[in-house]
Amino acid sequence: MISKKMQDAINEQINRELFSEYLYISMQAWFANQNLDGMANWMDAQGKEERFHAMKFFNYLIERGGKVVLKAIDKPATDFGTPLKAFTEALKHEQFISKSINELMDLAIKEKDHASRSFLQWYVDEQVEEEASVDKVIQKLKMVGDNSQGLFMIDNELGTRVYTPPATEA
Ligand code: OFO
Repeated sequence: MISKKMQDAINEQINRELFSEYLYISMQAWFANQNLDGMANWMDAQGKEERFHAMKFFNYLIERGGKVVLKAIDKPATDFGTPLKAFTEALKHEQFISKSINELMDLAIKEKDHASRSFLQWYVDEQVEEEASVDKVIQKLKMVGDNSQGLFMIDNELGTRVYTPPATEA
C-alpha cells in the first residue's frame, strides 16, 4: 500500500496535470480566436496528453490502494499576447511540471518506494520530450519573427499534429 505522504503528493500532481489540460485548452481557444487553427490543433493535442498524464497517476494511485482526492482546478489565463508569448508560457509551465515530477521522485527515493520510483521514471522521460517539443516551436517562432508568411507556415505545420494515446492507456 502506498504511504499517505506519497498519496497526497500524487493527488497534488493529478491537480497539476488537470490544470495543465485546462491551460492548454485555454490556449487552444485563444489561438482559434486568432484564426491560428494549426496552433489551436497543437494545443488540443497537448491538452489531451495532459489528461492522459492525470489519469495515469489516477489509475496508479487506485492500483496501489490509495485514495484519489480531486481538488479545485485554478482558472487559467485567457489572453496570451502573441504566439511566441503563449508558447514561452507553455515552456515555463512544463519546466514547473518537470520540477514537481522530480520532487515526487525525490520523495519516492526517500521513502524507498521502489514501485513509485519505477512508475515515475516514465514521467521523468516524458518531461524531457515535453520541454523539447515546446522549445522547438519557440525556436521556429523566433526564427520567423514578424513575418506573417513564416507564421502561416508554422501554423500549417502544427496543424498536422495528431494525438496518439500511448499504448499504456489501454
Ligand atoms: Fe505537459 O506534462 Fe503533464 O503536465
